[in-house]
Amino acid sequence: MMKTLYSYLYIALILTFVAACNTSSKAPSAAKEKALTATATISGKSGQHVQGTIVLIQVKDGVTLQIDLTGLEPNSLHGFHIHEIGDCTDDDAKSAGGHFNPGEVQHGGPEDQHRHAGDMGNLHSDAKGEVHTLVKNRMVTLDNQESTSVVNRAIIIHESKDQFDAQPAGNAGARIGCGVIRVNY
Ligand SMILES: [Cu+2]
Ligand SMILES: [Zn+2]
Repeated sequence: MMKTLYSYLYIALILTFVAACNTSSKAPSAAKEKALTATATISGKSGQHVQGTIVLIQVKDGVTLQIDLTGLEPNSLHGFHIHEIGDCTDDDAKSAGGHFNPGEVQHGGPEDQHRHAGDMGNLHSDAKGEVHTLVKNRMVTLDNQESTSVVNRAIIIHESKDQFDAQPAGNAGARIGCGVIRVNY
């Protein structure tokens, strides 16, 4: 009887140590590594039914966007940009203003040296009309102290393909999806 009690106490003691070690080693590093992220919840505009989520993650050399959308036309290209104003209230999303362009340069494609900071090229929908992809934008940040911050701006999905050479905004057609970029706390 006594022997069993001792072995229980012994096990309890070990478990306490293990728990203590875990919390002391994990807690500080978890707090330090917590990435700065934001989310834009996309909803349909201009009578379309696009919806989904774009999670923005601050990385060393820009922002990575994790894009998950449904309700697009299958197998099609859709220009998408960060627009200046975080306001998706208009039915045609015109309330979001023009492309985010802190550098005051011409519109372009994602690989162009000179482009609007908000220009990110085209999204390619699959056979189900969905997009699940990662895109990196090296010209923006989630740091609200910087002039290139995209916090509280809008992401717009367009009806058609962005033709990078077409000025002033790629001629990508109607704004069919819109979401405001909100920081996750
Ligand atoms: Cu746009
Ligand atoms: Zn542009």
